[in-house]
Amino acid sequence: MKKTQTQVCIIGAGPAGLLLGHLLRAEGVDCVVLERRSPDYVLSRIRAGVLENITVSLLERLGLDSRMKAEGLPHDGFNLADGERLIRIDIAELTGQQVVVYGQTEVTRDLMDAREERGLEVVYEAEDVTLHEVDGDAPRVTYSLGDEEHQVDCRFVVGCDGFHGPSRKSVPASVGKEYLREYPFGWLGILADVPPCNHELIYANHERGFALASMRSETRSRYYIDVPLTDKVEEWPDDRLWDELAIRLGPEAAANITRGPALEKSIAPLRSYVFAPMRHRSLLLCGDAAHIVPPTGAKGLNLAASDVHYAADALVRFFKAADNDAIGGYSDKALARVWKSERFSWSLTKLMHRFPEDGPFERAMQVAELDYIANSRAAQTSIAENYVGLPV
Ligand code: FAS
Ligand code: PHB
Repeated sequence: MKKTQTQVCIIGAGPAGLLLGHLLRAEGVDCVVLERRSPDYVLSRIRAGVLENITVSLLERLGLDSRMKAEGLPHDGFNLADGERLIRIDIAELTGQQVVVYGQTEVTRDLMDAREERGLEVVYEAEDVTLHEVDGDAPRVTYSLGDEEHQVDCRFVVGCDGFHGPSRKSVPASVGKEYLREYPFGWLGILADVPPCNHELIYANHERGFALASMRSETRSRYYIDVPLTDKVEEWPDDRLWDELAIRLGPEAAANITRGPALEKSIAPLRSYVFAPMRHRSLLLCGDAAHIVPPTGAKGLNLAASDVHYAADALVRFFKAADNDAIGGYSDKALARVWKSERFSWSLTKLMHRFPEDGPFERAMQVAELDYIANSRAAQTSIAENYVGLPV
């Protein structure tokens, strides 16, 4: 067993784990990141596309924002399509802020590429990562690399290992509480090297279902439709999906859709999930390890960023200023923002999707709410300030 000592052991090298690792290294806090998969595998997962200010500002603070600034697309607004019209939410005019369209894959790549120069140790293909004694002040994490066993002795473990990782499961059942809402549909997404059909995102609620027109650049598009959970990707050849997108996005957008072969096509289930508390003794949880939102509000990646912002601040105060209070306050602080993002993501999902159990009254409520939004600056401001991200 090869033993190493550090101050913080981070589980997971997705955006949360890498952001946290870089922030701690930048402040002189020793850490190591343990990742189950290979770098290529992590980069192959196509996930989020819209960055809130908190994510942009963390990359700026780390000096890792140059490619995002060069290739990212600042957006001043987005659109809700109700089958009759496009309702534009002018986030810049209503909030004075923008969002940046820049894929999570690119954020992760930028963080990965900087690990050597920044001295961030990331162990890829670490298997059987297991947390021990997180109840005490001297937790340890064991893992195997090839046929060698390793142990990391540390003061804190931060679980950035996503929804299916081991960290959350290390919190005693008597301590943790779960909140879950599963949705009766998934999102079928397609990534294609074709120009976007619109210069801003369009979220559509059509009688046949939900659609989203998004993008990664001026030449790469990302689209989604909601599908029954029983559907398989194989049942959606490209042409069928392009036909369905053209119908659901409406004739104006459809006229501008450029079709092309899928670079990636997958179905993701939708759920709202929160695990509390987000800290148990020497274990902190960040990102999808602690919460999941339906991607409708573009919050998942950005919530991971705000968790990491709070966790990094608390850990630096602990190690550099012997301040235990910030660690003690981490969970409450992170959850306060998590719950507000959960609410927004749930409400926008409810507004923009057709639920199988809904009847004429529920549909009438969607129509009324969209009409109210179309004609109310107050309603649009509320949506806009949630979309750009509530204050951290
Ligand atoms: P991640 O899941 O990204 O990273 C966790 C890391 O931990 C992974 O690299 C994993 O390999 C590693 N890990 C897991 N178990 C481990 C173990 N035992 N040992 C070591 N490492 C382990 N959000 C949006 O805002 N918009 C979207 O459109 C969107 N689409 C999504 C589509 C899908 C299919 C999914 C699953 C999520 C989507 N999300 C979206 C949310 C997503 O972007 C997450 O919020 C984001 O990846 C959170 O980042 P992390 O918390 O770092 O978790
Ligand atoms: C994406 O581009 O992948 C994307 C954008 C906005 C969302 C969800 C996904 O709300």
